[in-house]
Amino acid sequence: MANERTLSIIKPDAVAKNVIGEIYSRFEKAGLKIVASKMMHLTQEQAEGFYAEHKERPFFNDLVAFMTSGPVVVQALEGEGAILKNRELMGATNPKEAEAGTIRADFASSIDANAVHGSDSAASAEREVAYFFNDNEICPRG
Ligand code: RTP
Ligand code: MG
Repeated sequence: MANERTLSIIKPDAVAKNVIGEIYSRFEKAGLKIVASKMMHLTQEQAEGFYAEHKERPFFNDLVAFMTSGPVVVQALEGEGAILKNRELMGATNPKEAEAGTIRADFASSIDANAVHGSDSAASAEREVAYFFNDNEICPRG
């Protein structure tokens, strides 16, 4: 499997629950390296632009309101098959359907407040990493 980069966000609910370190630990234990990281409070424009693909969906306004409700931590993860590996660590979008031991099963409260975001394809990973990080903010770890 190829060495990949993917974009991960620890959402406002998980930051509020004080589990940033526990989530980082799961990435590291799975062999994913954090190659860029920052805490930020997204503006409405940043959240709308990030989730532009969901613009027409009924949950779009709630999603943007939630993502701007408090600080998030944004990171680029690097490793073998990082995109799928991160999605597996996250679990299903709805925590009620997420497999035991996944981040969402353990830390998410609802389909809206679901703890983490992860890129879902190579194309979205490329767009999403570039959405938050300049090249000089990413530290490849080989
Ligand atoms: P994410 O993009 O945040 O990693 O989540 P995902 O791929 O698992 O889910 P996606 O379909 O991309 O949806 C983005 C976020 O929108 C919220 N959502 N709400 N009420 C609903 O039916 C619904 N569906 C999606 C979730 O918070 C989801 O993470
Ligand atoms: Mg998604």
